[in-house]
Amino acid sequence: MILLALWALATEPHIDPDVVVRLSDAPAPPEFATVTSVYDGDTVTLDTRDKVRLRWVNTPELKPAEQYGPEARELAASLVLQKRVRLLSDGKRDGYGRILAGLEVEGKNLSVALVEAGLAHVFVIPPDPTDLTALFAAQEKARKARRGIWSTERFQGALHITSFHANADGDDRQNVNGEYLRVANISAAPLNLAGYHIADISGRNWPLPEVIVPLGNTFKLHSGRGVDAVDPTAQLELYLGSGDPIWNNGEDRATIYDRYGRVVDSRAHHVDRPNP
Ligand SMILES: [Ca+2]
Ligand SMILES: [Ca+2]
Repeated sequence: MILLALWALATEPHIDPDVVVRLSDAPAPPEFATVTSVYDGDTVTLDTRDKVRLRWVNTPELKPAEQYGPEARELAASLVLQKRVRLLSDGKRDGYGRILAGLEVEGKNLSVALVEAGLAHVFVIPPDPTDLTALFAAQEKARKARRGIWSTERFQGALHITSFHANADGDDRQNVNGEYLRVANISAAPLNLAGYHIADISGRNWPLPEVIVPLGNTFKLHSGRGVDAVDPTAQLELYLGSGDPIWNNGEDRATIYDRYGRVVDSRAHHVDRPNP
């Protein structure tokens, strides 16, 4: 039993809320619950057995290890583990059925605490009418102080690649758009992607479309052909327009450059044994 629990912990995927669904037949999230375990900075389990993906932020991953991942987990655990929390939810769940919610404990909002400490960046899943002024202000303070993630190389540019799905579901040649990256605007203002491009490990590169990414929002960047979804109040879906898969399933690296040719962010993808 203990072994099984350890196995489950070790193999639990980092929550990237890629598919946000409102499950009409899923039970409504509780308003109050006790946090029984903290997986990483933005993922916890409740005594109701519900899992929660923290709203409004993204923390560094533990697996694969990213800088400040352990510190983010540590801060989250110190604030909410074994505590009675209030869930700030609008009923949305992610594709894994996990509740998307903020957590409030003793008048403190965990998302704000993580951002203030430089252990998370703001991550908005639209549509979300919440007033995020305090979160953005906290992010700018942490950035100016070069606190936590803001002291590291991967957080110096305007964009941050938060997930890299190099291996599409099934045969990548039949599912070119199943290859995608999710990229967040971590700058202090809306960002126009005009003139930006993305390159693979061998230096092949593709221009990004001329689209404005709202502050704190993300865009999904698919390899294949499609019509860009550019409504700023919904999830941005952008297409590189390739007829073939772009990202190698075994090992690759995505690097985004700005209009002056400066690296904005770069993220490696590697699996020990490449999947077909
Ligand atoms: Ca691939
Ligand atoms: Ca595949």
